[in-house]
Amino acid sequence: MNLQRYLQQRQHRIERALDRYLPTTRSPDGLEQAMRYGVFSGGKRLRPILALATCECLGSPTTPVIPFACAIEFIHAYSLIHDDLPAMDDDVLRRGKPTAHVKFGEATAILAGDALLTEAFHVMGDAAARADALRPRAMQALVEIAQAAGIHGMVGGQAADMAAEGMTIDLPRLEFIHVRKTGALIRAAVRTGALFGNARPDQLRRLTRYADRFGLAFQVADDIIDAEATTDVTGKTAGRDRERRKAAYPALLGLAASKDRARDLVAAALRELQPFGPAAEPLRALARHVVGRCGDT
Ligand code: GRG
Repeated sequence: MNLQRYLQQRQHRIERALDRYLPTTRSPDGLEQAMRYGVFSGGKRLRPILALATCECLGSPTTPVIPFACAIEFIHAYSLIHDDLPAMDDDVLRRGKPTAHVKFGEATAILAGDALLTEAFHVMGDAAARADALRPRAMQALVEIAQAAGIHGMVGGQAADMAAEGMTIDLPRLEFIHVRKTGALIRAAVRTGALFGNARPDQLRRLTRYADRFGLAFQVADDIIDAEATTDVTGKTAGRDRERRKAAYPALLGLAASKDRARDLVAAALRELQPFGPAAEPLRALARHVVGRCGDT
């Protein structure tokens, strides 16, 4: 399949919807501009595309997924704005551009993140209220996305990651962090697509395992890129993990073993898709693409 064309078409669809959900006003405090900047400064839309591709692989219509896919992207955008703040990762570059707090000031960046997170739940609540026959699935997706974003998911993982800075941790602890910080939202995206796709229990279990392996592979690849690539390539300040003595796979396993780990995880993710046949081709291509980003894996 032509992954590039597939990604472009889905990105376009998601971006039109994101645009509709965001405020169009421009108040003097800059809050709306900062929200738009966080959402529209070059993200790949990986999580919403995963939600759509999962629903498609089950042969179901994807329109009901759109508000939930956009909500996940709002949560992702908020997390990156807050992650870059001086109190957290303290970075000045994201996607090759100044981070939101550099451009709009720290207070406005914090508020833009808060507003995006809140807006995510507004969009999902509104969609669930109108969902008629799909309401139980919409409510389940909303609850799962909330869990993935919060203390048992992304926020909890971020806290654990920050607590581990400068410390020597073992592989189970590193994976505990990554499963929550990065993996939980990826899992929620895939499960959202599966729920709206009316997946049978066995299909939901397989797709969840695909998501978990994908999420971990994504993080291992991200750690490898941070260790190997230049700022030009990453669009972020390169080598931040090592500089801040952050928990990362290359520091723990070495580069070669990290690449093996990413490859093994992708192979395991692909095995879960076997019963879905050609309809799962976009999910396969996405998994290969994610580790393909870090060179020779
Ligand atoms: C601040 C609550 C809070 C959480 C932050 C996700 C996260 C938690 C921090 C990001 C740190 C980081 C660089 C993690 C590596 C994996 C990751 C999430 C990369 C960015 O995701 P992409 O590549 O981003 O999907 P784009 O730019 O495409 O949107």
